[in-house]
Amino acid sequence: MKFCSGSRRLNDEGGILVRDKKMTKLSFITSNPDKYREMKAFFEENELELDWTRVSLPELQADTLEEVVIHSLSQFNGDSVFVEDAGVFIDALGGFPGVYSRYVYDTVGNEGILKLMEGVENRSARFEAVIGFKPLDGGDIKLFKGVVKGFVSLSPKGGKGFGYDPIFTPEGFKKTFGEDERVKSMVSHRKRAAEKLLQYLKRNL
Ligand code: ITT
Repeated sequence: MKFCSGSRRLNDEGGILVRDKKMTKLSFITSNPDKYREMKAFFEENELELDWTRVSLPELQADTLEEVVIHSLSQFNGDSVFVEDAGVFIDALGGFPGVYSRYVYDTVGNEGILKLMEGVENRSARFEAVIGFKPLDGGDIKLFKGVVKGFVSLSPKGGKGFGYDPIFTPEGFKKTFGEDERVKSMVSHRKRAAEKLLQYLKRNL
């Protein structure tokens, strides 16, 4: 197994650090081009490349993002790959849509969520992302979770980002993720989960 950062290469034949420009890239398994774009930007900030395995994974109807990720990843034999499942959890709705975020977005969308939230004062919510990575030594799948707290806006704002971004304002900011992609790239659930993955890779490979 090799994991490369810039001109550095860690190999597993004794874990020796060698100088080399050859890269073995990780690949992100997702059907969602926006998720890949965001993850790739984060990898590039860290001087790493990221491949895209564009596959639509049948999502398990499970209670947690972790279960979905483990199920998705267990369908792949290849190495150097990871998956990520994300969702928005709204406190006043008991965490809904949560693991059902994709189904809810594809059916009623942001308008449907805002309808459910009409007259609701408690707008607090959070995005969660869980990354699953299969270590090459055959060990258990590693999970890395990122969370960003925030609020459901009163109306959709901004044409950037994707999915629930136009109705989610992160804590400490005034604009939705749909209005300000820069803020999303700094504080998002995806970025926070990816940071943990990179820390793990740097420590272990
Ligand atoms: P894959 O499972 O193939 O990776 P997906 O689009 O189904 O792609 P998720 O299951 O992770 O991705 O996402 C569930 C829903 O939540 C889906 O409708 C997304 O659009 C939405 N979503 C995920 N991450 C988001 C983000 O960063 N901002 C806004 N919406 C997001």
